[in-house]
Amino acid sequence: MKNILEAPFVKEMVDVTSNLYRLGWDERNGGNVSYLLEEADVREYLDTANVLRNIPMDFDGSALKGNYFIVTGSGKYFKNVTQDPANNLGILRVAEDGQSVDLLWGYTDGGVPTSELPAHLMSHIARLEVDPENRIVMHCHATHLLAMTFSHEMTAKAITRTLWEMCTECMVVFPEGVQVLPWLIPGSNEIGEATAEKMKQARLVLWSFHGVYGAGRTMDETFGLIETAEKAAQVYTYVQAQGGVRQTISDENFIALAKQFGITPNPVFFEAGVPNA
Ligand code: 2HA
Ligand code: ZN
Repeated sequence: MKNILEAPFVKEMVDVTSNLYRLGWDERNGGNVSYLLEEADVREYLDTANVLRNIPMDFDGSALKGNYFIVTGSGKYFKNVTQDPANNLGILRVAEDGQSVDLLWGYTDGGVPTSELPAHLMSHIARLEVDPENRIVMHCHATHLLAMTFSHEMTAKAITRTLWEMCTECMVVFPEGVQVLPWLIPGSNEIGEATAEKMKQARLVLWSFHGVYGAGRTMDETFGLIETAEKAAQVYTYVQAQGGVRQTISDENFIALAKQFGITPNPVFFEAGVPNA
């Protein structure tokens, strides 16, 4: 059996959590990441018949039963993942009953998966319906995106248009746009269900006064998605500080961009739909 600390998926979790920490998006125990793994990959490092503990959940995860995930731990600090991956991360399999998870590795101090497990697993279910290759769900407190939820009109259209306009490449990176949620209780099944519903339409969901959820096929894609939206939010913050928008990217520019990159932006974010979309 190979050393689990050398597993590419463990290294990716260590790298992404330390990047999220260093960017200031996951203070204290903020943020959580889950990564859907292939059983064959897990078996190179772990005896999958050796269940360390069974951890109950109070929502139905049957749609994912038998699936393996590596997930950040509840109450754990992203700051500390590098120095002790085995305590801050866990590898689990959704149990046959769909109401609990079997822990195979990690959470060495007796810990449990992130308090946001409902939002993570429900989002995985939703994303897998629209993209069978989706593997990552990532939550963080990206500073400028979070700030915008206080100052900007909070509709998917208004937020998407502003973010698209703040960096030319935004529309190419998230052509489906950004969805938004009102304030809801973190860790609840309600916020999990609401996030998953929005995840059917987009890989980015903003949580009012809290942060952002991103989803994608790879760690790089998902981190890059959040990073790109956050950069646009930062530019927006500077633009507002400089006195506001005087000129911006037009619909015509966006249409030319879509043609150049062969993408179809979500037509609901245009006044008159997107010609040739
Ligand atoms: O896990 O960020 O939303 C800490 C959080 C909860
Ligand atoms: Zn949070």
